This record gives sequence, C-alpha cells and structure tokens, in this order.
Amino acid sequence: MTKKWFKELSVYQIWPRSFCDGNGDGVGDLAGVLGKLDYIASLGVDAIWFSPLYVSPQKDYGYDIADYYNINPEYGTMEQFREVLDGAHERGLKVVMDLVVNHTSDQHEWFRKSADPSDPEHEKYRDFYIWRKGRGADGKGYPNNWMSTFPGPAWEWNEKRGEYYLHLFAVEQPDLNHDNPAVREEVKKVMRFWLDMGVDGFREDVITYISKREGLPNGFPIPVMRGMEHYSPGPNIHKYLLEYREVLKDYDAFQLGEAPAMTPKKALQYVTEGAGQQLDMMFQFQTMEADCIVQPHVRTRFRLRKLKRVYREWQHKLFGVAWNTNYLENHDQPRVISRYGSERFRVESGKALATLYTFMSGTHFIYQGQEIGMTNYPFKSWDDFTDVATFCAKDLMEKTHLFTKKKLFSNCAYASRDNARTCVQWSAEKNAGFTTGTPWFHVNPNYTEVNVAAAEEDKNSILHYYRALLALRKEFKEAAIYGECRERLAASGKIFAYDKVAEDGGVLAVIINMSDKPVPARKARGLVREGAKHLIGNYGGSVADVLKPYEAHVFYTPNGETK
Ligand code: TEU
Ligand code: CA
Repeated sequence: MTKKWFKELSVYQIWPRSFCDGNGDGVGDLAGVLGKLDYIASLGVDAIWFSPLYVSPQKDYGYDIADYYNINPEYGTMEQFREVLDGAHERGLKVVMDLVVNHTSDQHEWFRKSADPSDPEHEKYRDFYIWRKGRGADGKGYPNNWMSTFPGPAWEWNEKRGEYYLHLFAVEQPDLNHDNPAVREEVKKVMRFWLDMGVDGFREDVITYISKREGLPNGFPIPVMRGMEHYSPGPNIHKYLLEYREVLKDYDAFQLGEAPAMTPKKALQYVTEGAGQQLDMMFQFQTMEADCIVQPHVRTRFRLRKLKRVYREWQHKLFGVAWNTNYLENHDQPRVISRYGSERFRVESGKALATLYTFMSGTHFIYQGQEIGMTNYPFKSWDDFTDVATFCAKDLMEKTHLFTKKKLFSNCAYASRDNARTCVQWSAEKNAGFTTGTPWFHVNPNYTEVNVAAAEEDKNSILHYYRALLALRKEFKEAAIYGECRERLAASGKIFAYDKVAEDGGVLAVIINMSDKPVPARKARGLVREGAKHLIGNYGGSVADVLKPYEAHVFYTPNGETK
C-alpha cells in the first residue's frame, strides 16, 4: 500500500451558507469561517473542504456557478478567501475546493453568449453547452426521453436560440459540452487558477457525468434518472479525466471525484493506482443506501446487513490497489443519527456511528454539525423547505399517485437535503449563535441542548468523542488507515464488528451494537483478544454480558495477528 499525505486526512466539510455568519446579515460567510478556524483545528481534522464559494445565483446553493474566478459577494471577497486559506495553512489544515464543471449556472456568461445568437461572441460559445433541435411537427418535442437527477425532463427550451439545452440537474444548471476542446481548456484554466493560489485538492462534482453518448440516444424507460446509462459514464470519460489529471502533475494536490451509482468494480477503472489513474479517490453513494432504495426519498427500514455488505466490498476490493473515502453525512444527505441511529439515543448512536466509520481505510470526512450530533429538522409544512431537489421529488411522487399526502410529506421531511442545511448550532444563545441577525434558514429547535458550547462543557459529549477518535485514528494509523479490514460476525443483523490488521500485526478490534436494544454479547466478547487494550467506548471499558443500545468499543492488540 503506497502511503500519501492525502490518504491520512480527516476532512471537515463546510457548507458556507449555514456554517457561521460573520457580519450579521443572516448568511454564513468567510468572516464566520475565519473566526472558527481554531475550533476546526481543535477537532483534530487535517483539512477543510468548502462546498462552492463562487459567484452563484444560488438556485442550487452554489452548485450553479456564474463565475469560477470570484467569491460569492454574500460570502465575502477574494482577499478574505486568501486570509482563510493562509489561516488554514498556518494551522496545518489543507484546503479542498469544490470543482463543479459538469454544468454552470444559466447566468454564466458562457451560457448567455451561447444562448444568444445576437451576441458578438456567440460563435465562440455556440457549442459550449449541449443544444439540440426539438422534435415533431412544431419542433417543440423533447430531443430525447432523458430525465434530470432532480426529477423532471432533462431538456429546457430556450426562446432566443430556438433550441433545447440539456440539464442533468436543475433547469438553471445547463450541462457543459466537454466534447468541445475549448470547454476542456476552460476547465483546466479554472483548475490552475485555484491550484496556483495554493489550494490542496478538488472535490469534483458529479465528474463521472461529463461525457455523454454521441447522438444522445433514448434511455431505458424507467421513471427516474432516465438516460443515465448514456452518461454515467459516457464513452469519453476516461479520456477527459486523464486530460484533467495532467494539470495536477505540476502540483502536490489531489482529486476526489463524486460518483453517483458507483460500484467497487467500476471505481477501479478510475482510481487504481499507477499508470492510467484518473482520480485519487471517489465519493460513492452505496454507504448512504442502507435505509432506502438508491435515494432516501424511497425509504426502507435501516438494514445493517446492507450497510455491512457495502463496507465489506469497498474495503476488500480496493485494498492495496486503490483508495477509499469514508463519510456518513454531507450537504446532500439527511443527518445520519436520524437515519442509521436513533434520536432517542442521540449521544449513544452518534458515537456508535462515528466509531463505525473512523477506523475504515480511506480518507475520512466529517460534515459540519455532525461532530456535535445535529439531527434532522422537524419540518411542519411544505413552506419549510428551500431545496430545489426536494420540490422536484415532491412533484414526481405526486405524479405517481403511489403515496398518500401524509406519506409524501413524511418521505420528503426524512429525505430532504435541507436537513443538512440548517444553521450550525454554536451555542444556546439566540439563533444558536449562528448569526446576530435573522438567519436565512431554520435553526433546529433542539439547539438549546445540542450546540458546540454545551458540548465543550460536557466531558461525555459527541464532540469530545470525535476528538478522541481522530486522535486514535492518527496514533494507530498503520492499522486504522492502512490496515486490512477483516469483518467479524458478518451474519449478525445487529452487531457491526471488524478487525483492522496492520503490517506489523497490530490489530484494532471494533465492536458495535448498532441496534436500539440490548444484545447478548457472548460472541462479541470472543472478538476481544487476550491482553487487548481498551482504547475508547461510549459506555465503559469492557464488553459485559450484554451490549447496551448502540454500545461501541475499540480495542488494540500489538502483535494480535501474525502475517
Ligand atoms: O450531487 C450529485 C447527486 O447526484 C446527488 O447528490 C443528488 O443531487 C442528490 O442526492 C439528489 O437528492 C452534487 C452535489 O453534491 C449537489 O449538492 C448538487 O445539487 C448536484 O451535484 C448538482 O451540482
Ligand atoms: Ca453574512
């Protein structure tokens, strides 16, 4: 296993709008981030990933970019970004930027010029996007049957140009045409601009979607994501990614591709180390499908065995040849305690989940608020939502007539990305200390109890537990980060257990009751090696006769295994 600095990172994700408001206008910003750098460093993380900070009309909260070279004025200035970048570096924190190039905003000047035949630069930008004539006698029929990720047709009519453009996400997010070499040159320019400024890596938004099959043929007639087989991935994906990879040769930075519908076998075509490698690692979605079918809107009960299978496969198939990422939350996912854990056992399950993924091989990610155990928001009405994806999902579900009104609402409340986007709870003061003004979005009413200040005071808080876990991940990195994962009690639907075995035979043993009921511990006790040292747990120092709800333990044995 090759060792690299970026493999050892624990990365803290900031979704800037809701992180911390520095100037009192109710919107999170860079001044707010600057004031929290010490806090972030105190967690023991090694990097910050910023969800998009760029100029954007915010139709998809920054994932619709109108200018790749400037900071959204609501968030601050380029000077402030440089200050944050330097401040992070001074504290030993790397900085990762979101690179969103599958699409831009419809307000980007490339799109405006592309759409407007009377623009003097129209010719230059004509093929920057994916334009097609309409079908049928009136020329207004959709060019093909594809649907967006945010449910609805993937095509939008543009009056000026008299053609349709493709958008795999919101209407205001037209897809760039990466088949056009001029577009690829622009992408490389954007990458170099931020790398030259000193950023340490990119998280590349839906990067596996950038190549579309020639001729844009109809997709299999399924009700969601129709057409996906023609762009996830498309025929030129590896070629284009290799081209973008070239840019990185001049820098000590890494590339992380976000890749929906990714399996370990397919991932190896992108992330296998050596010649031909296109990305350093990927965000796969399978770990977030243990309580749903593909997407949390299609909810099932939480199935531990499904989660185990996903970790088993990714840990095993990439071991020694490629690198994983591990996360349980981000700005697109509901809060994990409300999904895989239990709000009733908030602290216990929050710690259990943290234990579960921190010792898996892979670069480690924590989403803002996860470290204090923030939970889903108690949505009461449709007016409570702001996320475009939630409204699209609602429309689609309504059309199927499969759900009662009540079920439709509860599905959306459970699944909405807005759950991750409520204001970070800093204290028990007004607006949870997020802003001195009027917050742009909700503050979870549980802020009086769940907040950073309270967690700092409480020795048994989830926050202190995360700090301890991250310290252990570093201290025992040969096992935790680079070791081989060997699952234990694989058949159990309640206990999640695995060993991480280092080259030198050191073994970390992780044992977790992932249910809200006590479970007999006879088999789990058998996993604790003679002389093992108890490193951390959420109840006590040893495994008794029963494991309590969400009880978690980590043990270490030097020379636990001979290789
Ligand atoms: O997300 C890509 C994606 O396919 C899913 O996260 C999907 O949007 C979501 O599960 C639907 O409910 C990335 C970004 O992370 C997301 O915030 C953006 O909206 C999207 O791309 C478009 O840029
Ligand atoms: Ca602000």
